[in-house]
Amino acid sequence: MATTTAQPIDLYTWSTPNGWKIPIMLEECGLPYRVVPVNIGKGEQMAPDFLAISPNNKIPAIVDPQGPGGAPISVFESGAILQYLGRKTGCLYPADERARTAVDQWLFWQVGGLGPMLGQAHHFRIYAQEKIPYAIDRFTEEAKRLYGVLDRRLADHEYLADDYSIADIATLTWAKFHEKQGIALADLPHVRRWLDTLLARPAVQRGLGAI
Ligand SMILES: N[C@@H](CCC(=O)N[C@@H](CS)C(=O)NCC(=O)O)C(=O)O
Repeated sequence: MATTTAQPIDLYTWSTPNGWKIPIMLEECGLPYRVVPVNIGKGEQMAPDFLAISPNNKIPAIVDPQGPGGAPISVFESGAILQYLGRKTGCLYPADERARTAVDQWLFWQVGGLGPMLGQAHHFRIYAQEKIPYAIDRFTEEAKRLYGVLDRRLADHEYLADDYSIADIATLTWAKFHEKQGIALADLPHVRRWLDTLLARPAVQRGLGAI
């Protein structure tokens, strides 16, 4: 009887919070992959070959040679990639509608709110050559508010949704860098507990080391 060997997924990524989400997911789900580094510091995200799979010129993106119907598929946007891999494997993305909706709302909270705001806080606090107090204050205050939302959720939930899921993966790679966003975890004990638990997972450590 013929056997199908899983072909590796090509992972286009770089060492950033969005970039680490996908190797963590691939490690958690035991999917074979190979990393194609896209050095965004050198502008490699603008290369025509990369734009063909990631038209918004951002990492991460994947090409799965064994997509739906057995044909290759490319996927960009970290949230869409996490959902795709979760549907493909049944791993960390429950099929039950109520449980899936719980995951989706926290995943969208991360990709639409937490990530962009923490990215701006990081940018204006650390990278911007001109230090603009209004921007630093605005995005640091918004970061504090969002971490408060996270801490309240985790006060009575072990994970963001019902169980460990793609929503936790999406959020942990940002929370790992809380200090650069102007956030101390001393007053956020539930975030601290959750983050320490996730960072201790071997698959998370392998994913963080993949790029
Ligand atoms: N919404 C996108 C954001 C991705 C994103 O911002 N990627 C950054 C690195 S963390 C990037 O590729 N920046 C390169 C650029 O803006 O040119 C996602 O979640 O995948």
